[in-house]
Amino acid sequence: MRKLGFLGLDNAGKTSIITAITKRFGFEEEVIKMMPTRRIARDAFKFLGIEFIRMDFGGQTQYREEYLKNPTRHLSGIDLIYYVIDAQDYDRYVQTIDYLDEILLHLKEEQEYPPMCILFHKFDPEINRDLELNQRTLTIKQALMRYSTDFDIFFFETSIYDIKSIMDAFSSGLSLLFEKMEMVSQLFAEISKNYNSVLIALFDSRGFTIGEYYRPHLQLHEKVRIYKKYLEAQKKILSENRTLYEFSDKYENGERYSGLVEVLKFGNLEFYLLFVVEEDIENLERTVEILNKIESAKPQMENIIFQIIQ
Ligand SMILES: Nc1nc2c(ncn2[C@@H]2O[C@H](COP(=O)(O)OP(=O)(O)OP(=O)(O)O)[C@@H](O)[C@H]2O)c(=O)[nH]1
Ligand SMILES: [Mg+2]
Repeated sequence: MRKLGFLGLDNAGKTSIITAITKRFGFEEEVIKMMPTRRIARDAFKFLGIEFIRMDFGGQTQYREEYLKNPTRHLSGIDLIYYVIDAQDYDRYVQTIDYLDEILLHLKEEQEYPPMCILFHKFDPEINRDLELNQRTLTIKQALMRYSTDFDIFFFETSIYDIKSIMDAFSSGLSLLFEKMEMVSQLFAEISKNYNSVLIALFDSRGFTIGEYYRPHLQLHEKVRIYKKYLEAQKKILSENRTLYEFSDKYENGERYSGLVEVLKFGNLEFYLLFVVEEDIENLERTVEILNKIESAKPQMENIIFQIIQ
């Protein structure tokens, strides 16, 4: 069993993030009405055959004081920390760094060094290019680098209005706990050379990314569009009890792409393979051919997955 801790000040968005990860679609209303978390809310899930306990540490002052008064009881034994910062709340930057300081101080005393994913959250799509926001978060990142001698620190920008940003941050964190997981992305990069693919990704049934390859220069809005398409495909697969779903779509600029989502089963675990290629309008048969060829890469994929599953 592994423990994940979500920490940060009150109102940072921890519970919203967990809700978004759990639901992936249709969570917006629930998140707007969110109440502050009391003490620590726990839930469990399985990933790659391992049991995880997710701990959502309510961030209101009285709870923070309680954790820090008895840190061994509350903060020890966590395998991975997601520290959530409300990136829009400049007035509380100092406060949130102070809290993180105290948490890390305790961990150091205990000689525990879990990897840290620091989420600059509420980095909403309509403001994510804002100069002040970017400058201010950069300053914090620089300040936080002082911890990197002791801890492995990873930064992410997330928003519940960009579900992909949340799933990416969460999955990247999990991947730190599975040594061989990066082999999947490496394999996909290899495969993509042969097939001129736009994207190859493998997700578990809850949408956590096991491995992923994107063509370099693929634009963010194109990624987001493909990911939405993927979510729709997964919904269809579930509701219609299918194992394969093929689709064809175009970007805003009119260029077309084709893709497939295929369910792969390993024992009682289910995975979803997403494979996307550019459409060759002149020669649609060629597109179909490429999509068929991904089949031949499956044994290698299966081999790696068996190594990762513990
Ligand atoms: N703009 C924006 N608002 C968000 C985002 N995520 C969460 N919120 C809002 O932030 C508020 C607080 O979210 P919570 O998830 O309850 O915060 P929390 O960190 O769990 O707070 P505590 O439980 O008190 O520690 C809610 O009103 C959410 O709607 C986001 O990505 N962007
Ligand atoms: Mg909460």
